[in-house]
Amino acid sequence: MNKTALITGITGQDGAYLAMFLLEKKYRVIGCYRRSSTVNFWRLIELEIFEESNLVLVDLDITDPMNVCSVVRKYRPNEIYNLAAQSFVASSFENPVITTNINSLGPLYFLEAIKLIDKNIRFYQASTSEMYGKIQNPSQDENTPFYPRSPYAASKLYAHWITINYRESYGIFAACGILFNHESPLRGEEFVTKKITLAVAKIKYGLQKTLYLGNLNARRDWGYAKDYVKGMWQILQAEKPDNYVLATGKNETIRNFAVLAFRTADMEIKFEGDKENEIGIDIKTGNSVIRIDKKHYRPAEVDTLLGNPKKANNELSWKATTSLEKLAEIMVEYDLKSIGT
Ligand code: NAP
Ligand code: F7E
Repeated sequence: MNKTALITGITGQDGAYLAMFLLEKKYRVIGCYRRSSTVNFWRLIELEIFEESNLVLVDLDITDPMNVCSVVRKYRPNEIYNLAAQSFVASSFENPVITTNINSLGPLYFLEAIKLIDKNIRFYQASTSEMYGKIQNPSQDENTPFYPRSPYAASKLYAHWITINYRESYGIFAACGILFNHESPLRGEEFVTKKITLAVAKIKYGLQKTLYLGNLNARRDWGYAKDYVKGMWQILQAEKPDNYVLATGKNETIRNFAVLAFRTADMEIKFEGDKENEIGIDIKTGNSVIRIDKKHYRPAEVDTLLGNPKKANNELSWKATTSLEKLAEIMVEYDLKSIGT
């Protein structure tokens, strides 16, 4: 019989790609979304899975424990992927309580539901490289100590440990994917890669003059979301539940990602100046296309992240397959096409 997977956060980047991946594997997918005044199924439409008969969309705000229980009881999934979150780090400083309610309590409600309803349900928790925060080792793996630097990271750290606790206390197959940044054309527009690639397309078409960014020196280990959702599934197919880092093992600065993205659209950028006065100049036109706006600085920054995915490579045969250059190209081309039409 075909398996049933329940995905929270189906309207988000990863939820949409994971749903597509599981539908291709012939799963029945219970896609949980929260009701809002305007429908936001655009990613499912973009991936052409919105009308799939094996996709069942269910209204579930994961901060409602009763509804979490009744949805788990009703659909009895084989696997639950908890991807729903207030996932924007900057916003977590403004909204720490709601961030914690969603990111910490949401997974706890699911773990309790599994404990009460059916301990055979496998559970995936979307843990994050942000938990390493102020890094305690130059490259981070499953054994590196955590040091969260935002309400988002702290909320995810609770979820990470409570998942491990339910695994150890009740023998539930509860696993954590510690995923480093992963991007795609379907990335939310406030995240820095998508903000840059969208601005590249708008600047190219004369619809925007300047891109305002924050800390250009931060370094991230960026991969392609499509590779990472496959890893989520592999984590739940393992023999035993565990924690796995998914990352590329390479990192780059925001500044250099911007250079790559502009280059894809035939614009060479050179940087001049320092700190808040740094400017990115389009060499051909002499226009200042990148400037700094301090409002994008964070109260506490995660300066650098670099994942070590050796365990996932060895135990799951998982590997990131997309270079940063290719990722920038995929994203810019998508944005050029969508802005240009
Ligand atoms: P995303 O695009 O921001 O999607 C988040 C999803 O959570 C959206 O579907 C959102 O629904 C939903 N959501 C938020 N609050 C909810 C609530 N109270 N009840 C039900 N649904 C709710 O995030 P993503 O990039 O796909 O990331 C997926 C997960 O992986 C998140 O947990 C994130 O923290 C984690 N993660 C992401 C990365 C990354 O680089 N992308 C890395 C590590 C970990 P709306 O559409 O209604 O807002
Ligand atoms: O920032 C710097 C910013 O918002 C990356 C989430 O998916 O990945 C994501 O969190 C870096 C930071 O992602 C701007 O200060 C500079 O150092 O794209 P971001 P994030 O904070 O790394 C992790 C793994 C998650 O788990 C999260 O859910 O870029 N930066 N200038 C900027 N960032 C933004 N957003 N906007 C700027 O203008």
